[in-house]
Amino acid sequence: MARFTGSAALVASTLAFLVPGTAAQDSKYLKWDPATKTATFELIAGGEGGKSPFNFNGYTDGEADLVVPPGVSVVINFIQKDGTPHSAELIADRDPMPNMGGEAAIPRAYTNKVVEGLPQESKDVIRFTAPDSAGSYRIFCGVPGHGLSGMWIRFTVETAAKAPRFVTPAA
Ligand SMILES: [Cu+2]
Repeated sequence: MARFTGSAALVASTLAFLVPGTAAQDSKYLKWDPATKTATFELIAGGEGGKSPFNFNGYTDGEADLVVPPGVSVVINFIQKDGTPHSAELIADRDPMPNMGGEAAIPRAYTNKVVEGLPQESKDVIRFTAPDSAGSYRIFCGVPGHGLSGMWIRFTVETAAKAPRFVTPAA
């Protein structure tokens, strides 16, 4: 009986590596610290790939989704790699999409110079607390016309999520 219990414990510890939330830590853009409940995400404006440089991490038009549990700390390290100025702001997941940045949907969830945009090679850090309830948002470039031309991805607060994950079309 003791041996059986030991095997069950071994199986349980092996399965711990296979739960879906664990896979998020494999993302090159996303880190999760369970102790502080902090999701740290590298957001690249004008990344490689995508239909145009007006993308985040190579994704446009909501094709990628940063999913986080409710109430966690979110740190977004914004890096601007494109020659055209860009910014980032969390807005509501609602159409019609605004032409330019305005008030963020989540307090403090925006870069400096949301409408003017930050120049190439600049960096900014966005720090905010994810809402306590489930919700859909967009990470949107606030420079006039950029969001409408496709420069946005999704941000989702998912009640059932135990850890953050970055969902992409390839995944
Ligand atoms: Cu932009």
